Amino acid sequence: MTIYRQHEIEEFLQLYFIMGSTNCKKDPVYVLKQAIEGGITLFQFREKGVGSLEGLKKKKLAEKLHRVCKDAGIPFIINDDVELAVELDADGIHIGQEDLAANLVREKAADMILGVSTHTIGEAEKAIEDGADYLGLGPIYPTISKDDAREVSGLTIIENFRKNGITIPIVGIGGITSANARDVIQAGANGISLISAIAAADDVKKASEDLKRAVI
Ligand code: 3NM
Repeated sequence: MTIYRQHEIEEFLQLYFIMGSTNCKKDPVYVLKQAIEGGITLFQFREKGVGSLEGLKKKKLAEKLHRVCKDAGIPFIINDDVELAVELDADGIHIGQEDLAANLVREKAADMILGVSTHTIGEAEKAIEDGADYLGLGPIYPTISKDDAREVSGLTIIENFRKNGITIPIVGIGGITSANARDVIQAGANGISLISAIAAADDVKKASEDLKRAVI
């Protein structure tokens, strides 16, 4: 695990790719390598949903993807599974409101990058108090990648958080594509996080390049 400072985390959040085996049309290792070539800045392993890997198979895939990230100097974040993040010495962990409480995760993963999905100013303030390094806000636009996604929030959630004095790094999530990515940044986010616009693309490298151009 590498320990990162806030300004480094802000930079890494710019083009934040999230993926698990069920999101990919091709081999996940190949997809991740192509996405890195295309310019992603951060990766989250999110193995969830129908048909997702469990146990040893999940761990083996996580190890392979971690290796790819290490070789490329891209931080490797694990969704939800704190035990796996600690075991693999991942760079970070991302949790939602339904997962283990952020303060407990912070205890178990003291120096890791900690991301928390939040939907209200109250949740954000709590997450910050608990030691979050960045917040995920969404779904900004309709998404097909999360079965239990909440109601679409639109860009106003990002604007509202900023107006209410939430200054820590924010990424938008949900239905983000190269066509709307710039709007998310202009609303006040440090970066965009996404699954399908990259994982389900026919040309993963080109899709990543297009997204990168939209956010820089
Ligand atoms: N979390 P896509 S939306 C993982 O609203 C996730 O917190 C969300 O996938 C939230 O880029 C989402 O394909 C899915 O829309 C994002």
